[in-house]
Amino acid sequence: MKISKSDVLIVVDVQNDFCSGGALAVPDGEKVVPAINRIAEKFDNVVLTQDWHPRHHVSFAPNHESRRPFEMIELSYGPQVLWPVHCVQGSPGAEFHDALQTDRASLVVRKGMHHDIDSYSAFYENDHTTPTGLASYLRERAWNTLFFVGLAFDFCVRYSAEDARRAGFEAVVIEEACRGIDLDGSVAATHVSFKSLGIPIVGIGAFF
Ligand code: VGL
Ligand code: ZN
Repeated sequence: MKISKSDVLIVVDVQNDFCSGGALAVPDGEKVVPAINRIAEKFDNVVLTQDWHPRHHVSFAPNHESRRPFEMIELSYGPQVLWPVHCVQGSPGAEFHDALQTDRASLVVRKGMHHDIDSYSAFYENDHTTPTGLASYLRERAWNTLFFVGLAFDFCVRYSAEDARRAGFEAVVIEEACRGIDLDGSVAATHVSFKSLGIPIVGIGAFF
């Protein structure tokens, strides 16, 4: 595959809390790091996302009386999974994984900063209306094909790729450089959704 100047690699949430030993560890989360570093070298354009919650965030189970992590609740904008406390602004768990090469990223999009709305997608918060500004940034730079890698495949990578597609970008997911949480069949649901939206999955081998 030939990577062009209008392609961008979007590295989703490769943060300590999503890696082994972290508060919301995705199985084998840290294993994406070497692959992402190698792929990123091929791209002129790299954007990082960083889950970045206030301590009193609505998605944290301990902020709701007698609720447990991974339960669902209904919020004003719809159903929401309750998560363990993770990626708290300024905490070590919110830092990028030590081995992730971040120098060549032109932008870090922080998300989930509003205490009353979660944000899986790098484009819109979970109310599907509050934008992060990423779409405008990408359009202004005329980067129109977005390659997604990172954590978690079935949450933040999924919702980011879907919103990218709906916003008119080409979206491609490199699943081998992602890992999933797999809550109630969410990995299978992600594959179904990608098929119906025209989001292809490509192997790492395509880049070398
Ligand atoms: C994520 C759950 C909660 C993710 C972030 O990065 O996929 N998942 N916050
Ligand atoms: Zn989060």
